[in-house]
Amino acid sequence: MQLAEAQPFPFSFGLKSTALVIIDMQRDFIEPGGFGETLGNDVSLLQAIVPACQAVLEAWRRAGGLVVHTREAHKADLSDCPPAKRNRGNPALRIGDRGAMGRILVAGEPGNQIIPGLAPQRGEIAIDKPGKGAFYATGLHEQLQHVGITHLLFMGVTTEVCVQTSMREANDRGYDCLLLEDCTESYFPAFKTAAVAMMCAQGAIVGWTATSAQLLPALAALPAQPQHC
Ligand code: C5J
Repeated sequence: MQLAEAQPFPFSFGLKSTALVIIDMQRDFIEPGGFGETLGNDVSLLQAIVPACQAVLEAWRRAGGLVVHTREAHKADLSDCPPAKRNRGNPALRIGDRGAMGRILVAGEPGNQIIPGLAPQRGEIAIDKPGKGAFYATGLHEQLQHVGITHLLFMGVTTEVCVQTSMREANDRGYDCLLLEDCTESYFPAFKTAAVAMMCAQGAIVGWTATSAQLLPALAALPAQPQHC
């Protein structure tokens, strides 16, 4: 497949060697009462991308592509949460504190679940990541290598934090990466604009960008594969 209109130049990829990586579409960031709101952010901005993410996920599943979901999540004893992360700033609640959706950013808590509309299905990879990047302390690189993945399509939140960090980590590990720009969002629109621009600047120094409208026709042309559920 080729996305001829991708920036800064056409992006070619094969379904079997590409994974769709969905970063941190968890209630903590998207619904009121979670980590995003405790930091003082307006979470409604992030809710706007959910329909576009659902359309891509549905088309990707239909084509039989590998899906990776991540959650920013810490162990209940916070042994994987450095004090430098927990104590920074002045949030209403800190990581591990109890909020409206359970303990903030702790694995297994209600707020830590991926939103129902994008919930992982059987056969998909779902990883808890203690850092901003999906490759730090997760074993994701080894899992992707094991199944021959060389290209990654990124969606999720937030653009300039966990999405950008993960895409940079992937780029350094040798993956060709593309960010679906209408399937990612920030609490700060200017940060999203800047992050999208800097990814594909300097001849795709981190990777490519494209829209879901450019990807979906390419996926629709593929034969549908049997679904797991
Ligand atoms: C943040 C994330 N923003 N998933 N996490 O702290 O981008």
